[in-house]
Amino acid sequence: KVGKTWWKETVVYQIYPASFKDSNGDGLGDIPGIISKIPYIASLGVNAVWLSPIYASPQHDMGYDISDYRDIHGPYGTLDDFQRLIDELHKNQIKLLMDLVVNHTSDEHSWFKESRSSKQTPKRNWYFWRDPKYDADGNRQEPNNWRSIFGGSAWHYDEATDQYYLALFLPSQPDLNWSNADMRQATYDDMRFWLDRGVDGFRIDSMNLMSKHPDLPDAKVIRPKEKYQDGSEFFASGPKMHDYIREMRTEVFDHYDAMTVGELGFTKDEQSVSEYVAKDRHELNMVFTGDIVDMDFGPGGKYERDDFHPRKIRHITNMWQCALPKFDGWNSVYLDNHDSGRSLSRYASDKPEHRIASAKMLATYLLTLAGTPFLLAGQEFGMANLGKDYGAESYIDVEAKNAYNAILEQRGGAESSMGDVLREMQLKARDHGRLPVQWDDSPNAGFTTPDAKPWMTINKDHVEWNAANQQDDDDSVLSFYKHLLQLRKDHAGLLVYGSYTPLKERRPGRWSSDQEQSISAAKYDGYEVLVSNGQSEFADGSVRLGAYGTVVLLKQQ
Ligand code: ISL
Repeated sequence: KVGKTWWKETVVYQIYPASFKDSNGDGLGDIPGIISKIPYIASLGVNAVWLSPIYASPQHDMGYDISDYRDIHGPYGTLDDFQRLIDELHKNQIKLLMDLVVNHTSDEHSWFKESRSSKQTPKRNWYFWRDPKYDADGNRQEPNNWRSIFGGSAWHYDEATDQYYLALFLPSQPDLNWSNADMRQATYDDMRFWLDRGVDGFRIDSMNLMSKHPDLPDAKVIRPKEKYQDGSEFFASGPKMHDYIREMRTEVFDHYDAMTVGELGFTKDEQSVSEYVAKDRHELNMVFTGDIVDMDFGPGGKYERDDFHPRKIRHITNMWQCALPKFDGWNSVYLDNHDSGRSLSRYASDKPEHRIASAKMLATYLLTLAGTPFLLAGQEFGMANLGKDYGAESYIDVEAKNAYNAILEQRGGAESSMGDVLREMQLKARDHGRLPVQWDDSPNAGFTTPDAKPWMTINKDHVEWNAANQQDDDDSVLSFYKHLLQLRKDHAGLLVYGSYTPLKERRPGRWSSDQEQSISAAKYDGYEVLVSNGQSEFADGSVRLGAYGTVVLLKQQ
């Protein structure tokens, strides 16, 4: 019943260019480095690569701040290198998705430079400029009380024209004003530039932030002690959002066989999400909802404690797996990306005694659900977070640093009071998802030359955990991933196009993944084991699962 297309049968491998493979010993990954690893990527059995941004950028947010949409960041290579990358991937039947970051640009983009230059320039309105407000004492105030996603006000004062501009992420990432038709057309031209070079689609960054409430109203004051508040009610999934997507489709995507996956922060309810992906709406092929990466956030935010419980994964999974097919929509499935800690350390266990089983359990989850799976480079051989012996100084990403400093300030500057925050960083900071890929056990892990200075910490566990030493081991995590990727192809009718029905949730009480479980039911008579991670036994119609055990049973025909 489900219509077949290539992007449904695809498994996407996410490459974070700075951290994948350095070809020239400058300590930073680059495009020639990626090209040199194409045989490895092809050997996994994935059919697409999603490349995090490689465009020209001052790198205040690792390339999510673009200063020229039609050029490559110098240290990553040239446009020729990029063309070689596309061609080599295509020769190996691997598609290439780029990261399309068009909710905002860098403040070094020529559009913004022109926009900020005067109130009269035609590009003024390509961004959000507003007059200051003044309080009773005549002090200048921001136009509204929105908090930036990276902390502080979302508004920044520009003396030249005595107005503020809006930036929902860093001050150097001003938001584009999508209500401006000229700006939209210029962006569509930039998209065509890449599609014409053979790019197969886009992961669209912060997609649902592109339409804001036209009045930019003040956010409700939820945390009275704080000056700036969460304005997402007014800046996520705004009233014109779907008009923009439909226009983008008719102007751009429909002219290519391009795959689209939109990143939806903040939008999590079934009805709103379905409006992006329901088949009859002709908008996006699929979306990422944030609830999988947010599920262990505390009430006050990411770096606050939450009692993570596996029940949450079950709930979120059951919800989306059941919801989208009702609208003929297609799911994306992921556990890891460059914005979070590694799922292995966060939701399962990287303890030596559990690490292999945990990684294989998560692999089974990722590759047997309905939808297009996305895996982050390194996940396929069980890369983990930085361990507890790495202190706060090892974390260099702006998100964790800003959050850490803001909490430190609230606590009066006492470093000794920050242990709880550091623990959350050890689980969730974006740095973990950006660790250089551990190719082998040599100094610098084969990511860069042994005497180079890598741009970020290389996890010392690479001595044991690396791609090379799993390559020829049939029981390794890497071999398990390859096996599952092959199974998806062999059983596409079931594993790609099958439908999902949750079994009755039998244990509402508390349980934890390192306890043994047994599920006995006559109804599993006549089944056989299709996949097991070595922590399961199946006999006489009943299953026993050891710690982090997983099993896939196939009904005998
Ligand atoms: O605030 C969120 C939703 O609760 C975030 O998940 C938000 O959607 C996310 O931070 C957006 O991330 C993307 O855009 C950022 C960039 O720093 C991230 O790396 C990128 O994935 C700004 O471009």
